[in-house]
Amino acid sequence: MAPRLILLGGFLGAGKTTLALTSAQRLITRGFCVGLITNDQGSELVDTALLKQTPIAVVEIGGGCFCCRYPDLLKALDEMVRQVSPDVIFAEAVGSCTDIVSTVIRPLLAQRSSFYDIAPLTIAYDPLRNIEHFSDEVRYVFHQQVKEAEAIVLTKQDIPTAAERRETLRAVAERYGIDKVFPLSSVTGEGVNEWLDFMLTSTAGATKKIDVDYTTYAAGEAALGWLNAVGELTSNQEFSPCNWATHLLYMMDNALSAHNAPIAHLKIYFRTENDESYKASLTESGGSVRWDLKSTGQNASRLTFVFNARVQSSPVLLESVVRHVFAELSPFPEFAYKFTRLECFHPSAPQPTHRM
Ligand SMILES: Nc1nc2c(ncn2[C@@H]2O[C@H](COP(=O)(O)OP(=O)(O)OP(=O)(O)O)[C@@H](O)[C@H]2O)c(=O)[nH]1
Ligand SMILES: [Mg+2]
Repeated sequence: MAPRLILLGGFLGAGKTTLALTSAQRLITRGFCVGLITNDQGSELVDTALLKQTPIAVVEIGGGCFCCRYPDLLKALDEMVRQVSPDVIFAEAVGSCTDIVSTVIRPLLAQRSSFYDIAPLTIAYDPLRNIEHFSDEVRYVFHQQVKEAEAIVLTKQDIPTAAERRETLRAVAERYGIDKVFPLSSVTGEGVNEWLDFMLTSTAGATKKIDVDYTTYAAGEAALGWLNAVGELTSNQEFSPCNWATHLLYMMDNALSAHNAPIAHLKIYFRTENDESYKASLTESGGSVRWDLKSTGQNASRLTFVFNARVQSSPVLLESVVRHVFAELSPFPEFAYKFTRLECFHPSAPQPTHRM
């Protein structure tokens, strides 16, 4: 039987990776074989590092979104099928990407409909995200993403009250004119099976045509600064790696806020010399750090890290804030750190391989 392909889109930090992982784990307990595809404008992803902690097969497509790297997506899908013969593949699009129906789903239906059973396009929508901090162009991308949804998942439903949940459900269904809205929490698991069952039994209609103004879309992507870094940190005495990472994210939040640079997502994955792994995220300026992976929290004197920042900022400002905070938080001679790779850029204008 052809593997089922579940494409997940939606804004940065909306909860796509967490949902894909929770869902994959549930499907595995139901006896399914699952594969995951991650995607980014650059390389060195926290998401990939996090997912690789699991026994699930993961393939990363870097250097551009699925629509601009469509041949790489086909290659990744084929490779995944060859390697593990999955029953279900989750493919997470970059959080600044839209127009997925025209540039990915319709081409797949035209060229690969006998290879993959394509589920309706799901867009993750974080009802706690305040997009008012972002520029008009970034907000345009956010709304275009939701407009093309064939199903919307309202994420993080463990946080709002029951009344807030009901109101968001009503408002989102009404604003975007869609009845397939699934409120869920990937943390408590509530609502995940309802969405998954729909994904396993429904097929992408791909009938929605949304008008996308590629100039505004490109301006929205270009308003974002993107930084991916990999490095190592050592200290001449043991320290709490969780405290270090928490301070790192909060200090960046303060510094970026001082420059009116709203955070879309800051995330860090690290591994200590004790082979313990951790991952934390901050998805909103002034928000709270959330741990998605936390081993014992024991002190360490050495760690390797992957750090990703997506912020409405120039790359120059973003890189300078990141370098400054690392230096301030990890002063010599007590600490020594180095970036073994660091890239910082604006995503370039989207140029999809196909648009149908
Ligand atoms: N409380 C709560 N937090 C959640 C839930 N789902 C995701 N999060 C948190 O939201 C943060 C971002 O989640 P991700 O899954 O990384 O979001 P994403 O959409 O993959 O982000 P990008 O890949 O950067 O676009 C993480 O810290 C998650 O723990 C949820 O259901 N409840
Ligand atoms: Mg993700």
